[in-house]
Amino acid sequence: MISRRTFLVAAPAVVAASAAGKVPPPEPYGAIPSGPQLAWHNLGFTVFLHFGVNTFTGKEWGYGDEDPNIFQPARFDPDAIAGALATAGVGGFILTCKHHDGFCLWPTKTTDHSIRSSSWRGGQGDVVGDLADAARLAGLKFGVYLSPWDRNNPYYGTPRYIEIYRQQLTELLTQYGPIFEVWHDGANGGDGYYGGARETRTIDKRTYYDWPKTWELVRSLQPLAVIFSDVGPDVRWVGNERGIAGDPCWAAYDPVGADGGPASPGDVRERDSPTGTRHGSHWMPAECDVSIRPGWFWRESENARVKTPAQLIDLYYKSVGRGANLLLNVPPNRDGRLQAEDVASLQGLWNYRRAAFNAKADLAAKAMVSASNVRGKDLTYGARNLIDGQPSTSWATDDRVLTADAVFDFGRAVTFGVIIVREDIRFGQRIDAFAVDRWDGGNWEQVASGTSIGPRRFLRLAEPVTSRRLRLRVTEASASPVLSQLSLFAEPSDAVR
Ligand code: FUL
Repeated sequence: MISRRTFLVAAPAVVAASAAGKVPPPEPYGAIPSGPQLAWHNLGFTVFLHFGVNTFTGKEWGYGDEDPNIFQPARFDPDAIAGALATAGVGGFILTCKHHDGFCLWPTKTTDHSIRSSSWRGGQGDVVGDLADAARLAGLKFGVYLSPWDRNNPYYGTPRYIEIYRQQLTELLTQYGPIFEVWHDGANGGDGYYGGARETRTIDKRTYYDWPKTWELVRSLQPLAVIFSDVGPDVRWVGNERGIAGDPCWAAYDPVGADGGPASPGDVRERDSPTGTRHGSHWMPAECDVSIRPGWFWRESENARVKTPAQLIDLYYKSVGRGANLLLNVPPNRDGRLQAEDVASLQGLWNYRRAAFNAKADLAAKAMVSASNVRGKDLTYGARNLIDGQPSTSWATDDRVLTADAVFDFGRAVTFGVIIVREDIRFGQRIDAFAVDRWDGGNWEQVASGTSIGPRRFLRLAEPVTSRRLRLRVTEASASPVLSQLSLFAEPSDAVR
């Protein structure tokens, strides 16, 4: 029998053993994120700025024959743009440095179809540089979109254009400081001005761009940037422009071409993209690009058709809440500023997020937590880690234990409308399905369930639920679960659906 005295003496030794990490962490499962991908996951919500000659012509896809002089954003205010985004809880933004029309928003040496040929600021302007500086000043990450399709360039369709494209990328990736994301659009080839030829040029999407070589260039110039395209290699297109991730939305993805053959940007079997590939071999999480307006570029006529805060909140749940990132397009207007209507909606989303997901309002934070299994019975992996607010600590089970549950006792009835769970994705995406139950005084009653979790899963309940206790059940997993967070929030009472 162990005396009370022996126990008191022995107890710290147990804690010391676990602190020293005697029980090894689980082996990562399947594909895992790189450092830049982890940083990208943490951003969650980012913004797209579609800006260029189309802003002045009202077109979505400029033909490439625009007079550069039409680019006249008379009241361009990069700090106001970045400031408004920072105030709205945005992590970073990506600028269309060149859209399909080929007009470059920086003084490139590769073509005259640029800001240098506009009388704006006497041909001395640099929208890319100004926005990159403003981003840094506002504490935001800065990313670049460079359209592979160029409807202005006379060499489009020939090998020479690929050199020009890479030269443009090199300028963008060497002159404007750290870049967090490089965005390669899949829209490719077709009719255009092409230096006056005014014809249709089609390219072989699989071979023309030699993407692996271009990605190598990006890696060498900006090793911390993630590369986006329909097929990654770091971040994948979600397969629609409505801003909605799949349910489930797996972070891994093995892209297949539209005809079942090899995939390339612009040639991907789009129905797979929202969901990804369970057990896929590449960590390639989804990014949901969607515009706050009907079009990608600003138009006066669409000022009254800006998505409402309620619509943005819904999109936020269906993208960020499913473990993807949201890339919301908020296009500057002809003044070179964000439109007041757009800023108001963005702010509405932020007000909701601040009120709803405020860590101080986490109703689970003070619960007593117990679990059906804890890895090696070691407190390092205890279920309390789910509510300690630390992303780097997790509840983990023994290797052979694939289904398990954690029970939270609040000591009083709490009412919540949103459940947030996160896996520690450094160990891969391990959980296939989970459920959440409330205690009705005599029995457990299921109130929610889900499949993929990954970096985060938000469950927005149809009705608020009240309970003194809650049970999180991992019902299916491919490897022992490693969960870093469970939070419960009440939706703000004024939230509109
Ligand atoms: C598409 C483009 O064609 C649209 O104009 C827009 O830039 C969108 C983000 O990607 O492929």
